[in-house]
Amino acid sequence: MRVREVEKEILEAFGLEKDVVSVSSYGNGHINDTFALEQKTQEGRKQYIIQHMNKEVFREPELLMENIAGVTEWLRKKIIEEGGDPERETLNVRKTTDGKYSYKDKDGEFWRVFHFVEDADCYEQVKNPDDFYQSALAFGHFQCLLSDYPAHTLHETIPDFHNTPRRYENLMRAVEEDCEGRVCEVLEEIEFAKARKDYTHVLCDLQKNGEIPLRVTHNDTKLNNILIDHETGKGICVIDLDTVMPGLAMNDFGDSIRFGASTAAEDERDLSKVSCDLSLFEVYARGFMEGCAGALTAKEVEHLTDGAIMMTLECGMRFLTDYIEGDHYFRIHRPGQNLDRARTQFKLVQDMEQKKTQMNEIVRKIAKEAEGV
Ligand code: ADP
Ligand code: GN1
Ligand code: MG
Repeated sequence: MRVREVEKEILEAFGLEKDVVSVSSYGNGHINDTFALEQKTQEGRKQYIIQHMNKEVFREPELLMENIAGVTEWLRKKIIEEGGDPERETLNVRKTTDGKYSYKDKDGEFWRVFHFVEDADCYEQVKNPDDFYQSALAFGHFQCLLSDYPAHTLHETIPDFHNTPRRYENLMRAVEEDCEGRVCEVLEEIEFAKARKDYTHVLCDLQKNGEIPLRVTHNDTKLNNILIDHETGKGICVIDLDTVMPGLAMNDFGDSIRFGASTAAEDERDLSKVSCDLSLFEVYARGFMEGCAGALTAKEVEHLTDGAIMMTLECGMRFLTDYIEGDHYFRIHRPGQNLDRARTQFKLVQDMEQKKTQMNEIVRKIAKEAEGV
């Protein structure tokens, strides 16, 4: 999919066509095309984030923007109640000049604009464990702020997003169809997934049986979806709200571990560098449980480690499926990148499986400490 240009038509739709200093590609998201716009103002300079929304992934961009508007307005109220700064602690949507949350251009493509959160950074890998801890606090707190959000008003932006058994079926269908002739290259990876078919059901079954609750969750809690404040070092703003939907707390926990507790980049080719760092796992588990402020049930806590393994396995299967199908979903910057991503995820799964007892012990220890024993 080609990256689109931000044409004058788009800037005009949002009333941003004047005094533009620059518009440039921004960030490392795999899904939307993101740009930073810098504008000259009387006070100096102001920035905005402009995004071309991915219509292949999000079939109903207008409904998605209704979700984001609802959630950000809700967060804004709660942040004000807590004495926080709603301009920096939540995303703020800039409406079009005719009052809409997104703009449909002449080609039928959808665009949106957010206020840029200044003086904050987003990281691709953990450099300082405290940043990871702060991100955990913030993602946990995010879940807390949305704990009484009217979940029934949320549109399902991607059906079955974290339905891991369904992701497994999708992989098997892709293997069957083999439309790009790539299956012969990935037989080992397919076997890896097949050996875990039963495991894919574990969390979904617990939820179906009513043993764990559905909550309003973020569903895409990787480290580069949080902004860390330059000055305070706190996780100031949770971004990328496209997949805020009813989901499982363990999946929000797990997706952060998948990405942030890995010792290597998501697309690392040297698999000997890839493992799950238990000290980072501990740092994150502590922050997340603290951020959730005692809201997690004992059953959820018991399955946090499964959340980490499940999200990593699921993500690996999604990357593998996309590779087999010809790289239509996740943006790639080089051939084979989705296969490399799938391989790192499976390597991590294997490593976490070996460390599962230790991971569970860490979680139990933190939960005990939190009970004030
Ligand atoms: P994607 O869905 O493609 O991952 P994101 O919404 O996560 O897109 O945005 C991509 C990147 O743009 C983020 O990782 C972050 O670096 C940056 N970004 C997004 N929104 C903002 C914002 N409001 N202020 C500052 N940076 C932002
Ligand atoms: C995508 O949008 P981004 O880059 O934050 C994906 C996540 C994956 C992640 C893997 C909507 O996240 O589900 O876990 O890539 N988002 C969507 O890095 O599919
Ligand atoms: Mg993102």
